[in-house]
Amino acid sequence: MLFQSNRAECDTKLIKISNVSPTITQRFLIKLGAVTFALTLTLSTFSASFAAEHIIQLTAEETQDDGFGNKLLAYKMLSHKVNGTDITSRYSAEATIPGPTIELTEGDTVKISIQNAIPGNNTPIPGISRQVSIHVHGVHYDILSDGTLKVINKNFDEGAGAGLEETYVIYEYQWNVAAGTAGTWAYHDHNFETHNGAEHKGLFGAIIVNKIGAPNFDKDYVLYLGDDAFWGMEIDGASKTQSKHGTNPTLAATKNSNVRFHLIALGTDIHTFKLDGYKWVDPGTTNLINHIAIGPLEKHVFNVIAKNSAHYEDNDFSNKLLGMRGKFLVR
Ligand SMILES: [Cu+2]
Repeated sequence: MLFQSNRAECDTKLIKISNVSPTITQRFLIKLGAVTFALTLTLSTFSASFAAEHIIQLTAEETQDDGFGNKLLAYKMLSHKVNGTDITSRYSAEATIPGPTIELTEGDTVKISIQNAIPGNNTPIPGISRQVSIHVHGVHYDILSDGTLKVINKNFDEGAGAGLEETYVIYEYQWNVAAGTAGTWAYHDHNFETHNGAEHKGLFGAIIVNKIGAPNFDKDYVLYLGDDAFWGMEIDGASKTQSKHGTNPTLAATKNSNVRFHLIALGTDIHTFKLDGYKWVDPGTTNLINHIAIGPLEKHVFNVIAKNSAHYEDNDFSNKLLGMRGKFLVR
């Protein structure tokens, strides 16, 4: 077993510069390059003053048996430090489905590690990966932080536990929350048992990347649209405390507060999300809408002023029959 430090192979190679004297066009490009470089340096110094360094440790655990021998898997936040300040208390002390929502700001950097706390999973079984990993969408990273198996990434089995070829007790990923990555993005396991991972068993969560100086909301609701249920969690804007809500959760808001919904579609279905009696601005447009069609891996983020209690639901016929509906409680 190894403690993985995936940085060793990561040295940037320097390209040798030719000593042939440049042509006029090349000189112009060199000047333009110098100006761009200076501008980039100024801008990056500017954003660096806001940038935070996140050190995060997650585990993946087995949850209770459902009575039929089926066990779900869940991520748990062990530790989250931002520029050295410990903010772990905002997360649930238990492993939860959905997993922790990690809030970041453009310009931040993240070192996030995963440990495999599923019993027996650090012992290899030929031909079966028992690793758990974190594969993230939206932010930037190099191939050693992809969180996939070697058969996909050609480097390592990038997770914790016994993979197909390598076993790691801890695997660490590095994310660059670059300018332009603002949005709400899913992360999920990619390595457990199949090369597509165990998202369907509960190993999924989200990151929220805010723009620098973006307004804070009174509540954030992260709602995952599975094939047969909403999974969700609520984050308090002031304390940043996250509550574990599970399936079709009741979302609570104070009257006239400004709340933000983060919809992320999982699974394979197309859904029609509706929040009864509410309209919101369709992002990127000035259109007011009262429902949104959302398909696999798509997301939709909007905010409303909480006026009246209502229901949120999936308005597609078969999903409705499955009971994809929850309360939005305004008091
Ligand atoms: Cu994915």
